[in-house]
Amino acid sequence: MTLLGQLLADLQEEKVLNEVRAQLAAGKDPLQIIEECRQGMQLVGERFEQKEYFVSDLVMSAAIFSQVTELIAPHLKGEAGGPKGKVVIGTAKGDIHDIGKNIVIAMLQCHGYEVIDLGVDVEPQKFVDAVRESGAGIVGISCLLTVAFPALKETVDAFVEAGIRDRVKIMIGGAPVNEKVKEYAGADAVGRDAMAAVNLAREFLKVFSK
Ligand code: B12
Repeated sequence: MTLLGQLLADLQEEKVLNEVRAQLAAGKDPLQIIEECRQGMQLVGERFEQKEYFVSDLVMSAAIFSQVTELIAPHLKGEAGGPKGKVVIGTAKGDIHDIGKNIVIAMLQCHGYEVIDLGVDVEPQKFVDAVRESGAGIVGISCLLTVAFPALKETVDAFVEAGIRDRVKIMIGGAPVNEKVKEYAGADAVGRDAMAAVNLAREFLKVFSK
């Protein structure tokens, strides 16, 4: 664990923010800073599981991470060029975690994608409606809770039932989401971080333009 990750896991708000400012000033890759903070958040989660931390500590960690995101946002670099495509994104039904989703959105936007953010605890039908309204070809679903895995599948199924499954590519992500979950849900791809989301979106667009 890096110093930054450790400071975040220890909920040292001021020290985390000062360290992030210093690392940005020193020219460190903002995505690396996010990754180190994400590892710190994982440790927060483990401490919560071991009952060393309570929900209030999760809330505190989220508040610190949000400030880190604000510091980092202006430093995220994208690609030149006009709009690349539309992405509908939201957190799965039953799940209110949105920090990772918001980082994914920031990265997609600075790479030229138009993002329709449906927020958290999103009903499957809402994803379908948003795709129909916007004409987006890419859907992203964030999921941090294992109990919300069925909601991922329900969301993919909603596209099948609406008869438009072949018009969209669906990527999923979030700490507990892996290839197995992707297979279970019937999604097209799983991405481990925000840059993976950008790369997947790029691949999806290539498929559409064939
Ligand atoms: C902060 C936090 C909270 C905050 C969230 C605040 C917010 N605005 O999001 C609050 C306090 C609200 C919260 C609540 C709860 N939480 Co919580 N939480 C966390 C914690 C510590 C960090 C999550 C986080 O923000 N990580 C940092 C971000 C940057 O990482 P990330 O989300 O993984 O996102 C990255 C990638 O995964 C990827 N990604 C994310 N989404 C997507 C989408 C796509 C399409 C792609 C391609 C990529 C991608 O890119 C991101 C950037 O790298 C995790 C621990 C953990 N291991 O994650 C627990 C954790 C997720 N929570 C947990 C639990 C149990 C809960 C509660 C049930 C607690 C309770 N008893 O009330 C509630 C659930 C409420 C609900 N209905 O959703 C458990 C879940 C366990 C499980 N088996 O499901 C965890 C794992 C903690 C633990 N180890 O026990 N939580």
